[in-house]
Amino acid sequence: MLRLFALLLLLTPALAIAQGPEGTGNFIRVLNWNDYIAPQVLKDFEKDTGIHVEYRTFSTTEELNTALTSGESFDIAVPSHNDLPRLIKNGQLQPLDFSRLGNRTHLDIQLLSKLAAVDPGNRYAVPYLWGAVGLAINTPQAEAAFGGPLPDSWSLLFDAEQSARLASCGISVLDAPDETLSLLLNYQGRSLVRSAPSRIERAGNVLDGLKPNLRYVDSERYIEDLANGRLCVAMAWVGDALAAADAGQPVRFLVPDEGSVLFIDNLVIPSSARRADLAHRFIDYVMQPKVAALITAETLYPNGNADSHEFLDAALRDQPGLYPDLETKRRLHALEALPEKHSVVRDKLWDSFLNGG
Ligand code: SPD
Repeated sequence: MLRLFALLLLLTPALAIAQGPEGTGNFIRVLNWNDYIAPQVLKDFEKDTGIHVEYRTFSTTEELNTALTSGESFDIAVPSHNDLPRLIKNGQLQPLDFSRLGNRTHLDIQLLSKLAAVDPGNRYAVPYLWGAVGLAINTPQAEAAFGGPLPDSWSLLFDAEQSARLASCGISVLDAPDETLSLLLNYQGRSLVRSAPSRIERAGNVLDGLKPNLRYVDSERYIEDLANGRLCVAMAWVGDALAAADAGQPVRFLVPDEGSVLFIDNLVIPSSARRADLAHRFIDYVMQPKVAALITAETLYPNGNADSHEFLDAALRDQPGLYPDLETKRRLHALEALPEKHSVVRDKLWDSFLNGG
């Protein structure tokens, strides 16, 4: 009996770790993009439900993929729509139980139907935040370096002569190969998914040629640098650019004349989840219109909740750039999922772009 007691004592710390900080098992592990939640929402969720959230962030799709294949368990992750077909095909996601998601009725039907193209029946993913990729431009700084008014064009980044003129005030591109290659090929009058691998490789050479003009390739550092006036032109996800304007910098976000791409980021339950029951509660909580509005107000990304609009301040709702107007929407298309043979070429050239060979 004494021996059994001693064994139980020995096992207790291991059990406590396996069952979460409070030793109750009542916790979930959430893996989200950086700067992509209102911290208040996490606090309120914990207070209202008694479920503790262990929250981790990533800033590239590659980091997300590494985490999802690491053997660690996550109850919630936030992949973009164009990665869903691969995650579903590889059995990396659990189907959602709609009976536990009463707040699904608030979701934007148009977004759901767009998503159905990559997640038939919307079985695996709930749209969370979405938006456009564009240029974040600190106009006074950029015009001074450029030597005059700027074109509303991706040429600011992709034309080597133009980007060289801007290099002194700081330019950057996202560490996001699908976005960057889609935009570059679109600028060249092509389409990433319909290009031959050799054409994509040539686009990689163009990127390599631009590298000396770039301060860096990064998807997180640029947020603070734009907000502090240390970058004048950046390829940006909309909310990150609007955050710089919010911080008082003369930064505008624009979708260039050639058009751009849209992403839809989604709440999913990875197959590694230990507490799919609690993960459903988290998703349902976030789908409350008021909560979705709070997240948009904090992150400056449009959300996937049609009923949240009435909870957004009018100033925010009508802020140019946040919800694209009709004319801008016409120039935006959703990122397309890459066929396998393209992904191999993409990964190879992106590695060489980042690491120089
Ligand atoms: N600050 C992080 C913003 C994340 C935006 N979504 C990224 C989509 C990648 N395809």
